[in-house]
Amino acid sequence: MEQRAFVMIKPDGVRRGLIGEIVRRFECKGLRVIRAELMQVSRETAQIHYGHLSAKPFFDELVEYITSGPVFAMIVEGCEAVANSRSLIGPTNPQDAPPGTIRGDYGLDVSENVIHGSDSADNAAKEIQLFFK
Ligand code: DAT
Ligand code: MG
Repeated sequence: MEQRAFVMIKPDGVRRGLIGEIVRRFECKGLRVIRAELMQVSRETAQIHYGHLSAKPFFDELVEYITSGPVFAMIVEGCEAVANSRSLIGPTNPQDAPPGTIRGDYGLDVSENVIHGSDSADNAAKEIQLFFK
């Protein structure tokens, strides 16, 4: 099923010059990047985006991190774009992410895990609206 996902290279990925490498992986997989923008995330947007984690002890650190520098936000389109993006990205904690996944190859710690991808079609639509309104 054709679908859209929201994907965001986080500030550590941008700082380390990984935009090209990560975009290449999505393109090689067969997903199309139909919109992309280097942007600074506001604290307000960060708090909405991570609202489901607001009770977690790491929430403030998460907001600091995602607002610490520009992110590279993308809309990715194609067959089962949500599930296929998540499989390219790998598990949340880079320590559990196998080599070959983006987090497995480029991340070390859950607090800086390089990239975000929508976890459902509903959340993809909300995130696209939030970041590209
Ligand atoms: P995912 O990004 O794989 O969808 P999530 O939505 O559960 O994972 O969490 C969002 C982000 O919050 C995640 O990418 C990194 C951060 N995070 C999650 N669990 C954490 C933890 N135990 N300690 C620090 N940061 C964490
Ligand atoms: Mg998530």
